[in-house]
Amino acid sequence: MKTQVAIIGAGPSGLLLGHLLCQAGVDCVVVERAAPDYVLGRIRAGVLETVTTDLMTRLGIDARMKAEGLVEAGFNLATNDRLIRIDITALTGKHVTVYGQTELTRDLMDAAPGRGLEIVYEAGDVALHEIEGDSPFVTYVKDGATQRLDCAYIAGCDGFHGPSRKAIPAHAVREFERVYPFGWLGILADVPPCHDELIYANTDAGFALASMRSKTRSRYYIQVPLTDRVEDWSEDLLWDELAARFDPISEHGVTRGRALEMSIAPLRSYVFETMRHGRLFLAGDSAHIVPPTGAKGLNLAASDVAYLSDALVGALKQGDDAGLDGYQAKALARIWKAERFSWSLTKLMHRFPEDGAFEHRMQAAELDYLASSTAMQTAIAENYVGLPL
Ligand code: RFL
Ligand code: PHB
Repeated sequence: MKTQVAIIGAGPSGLLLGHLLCQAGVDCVVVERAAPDYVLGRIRAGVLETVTTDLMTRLGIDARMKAEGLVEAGFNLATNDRLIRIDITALTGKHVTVYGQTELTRDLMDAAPGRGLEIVYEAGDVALHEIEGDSPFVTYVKDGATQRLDCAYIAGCDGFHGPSRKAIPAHAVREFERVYPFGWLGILADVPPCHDELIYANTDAGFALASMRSKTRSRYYIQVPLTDRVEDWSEDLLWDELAARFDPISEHGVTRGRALEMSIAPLRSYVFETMRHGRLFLAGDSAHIVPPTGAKGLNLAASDVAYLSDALVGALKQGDDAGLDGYQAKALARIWKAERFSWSLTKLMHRFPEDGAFEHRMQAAELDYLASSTAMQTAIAENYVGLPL
């Protein structure tokens, strides 16, 4: 098989890139290891920047997102007993949209057949070849037979554990990493949210986040030690923790319900420099990870593919390689600022095991200052809604 761009991975970055290329008349094929249900079963992001929602609008795949997404004009940072509202619309003129990654992915998957976007699911042993030459290709096993996909370029959209990043030789790269000494235990349940807007809380018992997917579906997280396993937690115990942290500060209090999903995600900051090697380009989680505090991961994947799709269209339609040559510098400038924001919000809102009374007072002083400083609230708001492309 032959195509112009082979895209590895059908998560948000691979699907968005595939649709953007298809819309511009560039041939591409998406090769995904998992089955569609597995991809849809991962409960991840919930908050979309306008960079992401604008891409869905540009693609004309925004009807359900516009009908069901919740437009949020603000969010809250909290201590044990105080709520500090960040009025993002008053401070920036913008908003964020609460719409689950699962829903966005489903919309992109459902639109694929009608638009001629080919996605090969359940492709085993995906491997990249000849990325340094002029004729790269991808091989994979489908239904027991090895397939070869020849292409002009490969887009590595295969997340943190995929093969694309690993195909780049060690001498050509530099890695930057910070692993945090805790994870987030998340629960999804069909109960009304405890508050109309998100709350990120730094409590004496640790960090907690009250989020949502709709007016009837809540998503909560609490900070847990890395040694905890999800089996260590009963639903009742988790609801008790959430009620203790959010009942004193939320509008409606925590409503309990049966868990639709419970899982633990470790927290990490990671940047892989380079995002290009020969004819391979990385985008999304394959090149960088942010801790979920600040909700930047999916939104960074969207900005990467906005840059990359324009660059690939320039090269393949106009014969102009300038966009491809500038891709990594443009993408990394935005990535590092999102890394900084997610790292600083993680430091401000979590209890670190190595911290003592002094560090706790520093966090309290910063939150107290934030409560009274429009300048500081503006800086947080403009990062939260997303820096311009
Ligand atoms: P993904 O979503 O990991 O998709 C990669 C795809 O590649 C496939 N793949 C392979 N395909 C072929 N061959 C192989 N060998 C392959 N290996 C892997 C995988 O099966 C998969 O389908 O990466 P992508 O597309 O770059 O998207 C990134 C986002 O998923 C991620 O950044 C966000 O989920 C991060 N994130 C959040 N981001 C936000 O913007 N806002 C949020 O509110 C937010 N909350 C979160 C989050 C991530 C979380 N976890 C669990 C990591 C909350 C959590 C808890
Ligand atoms: C979520 O709803 O899953 C969510 C919201 C905000 C974050 C992270 C995750 O910062």
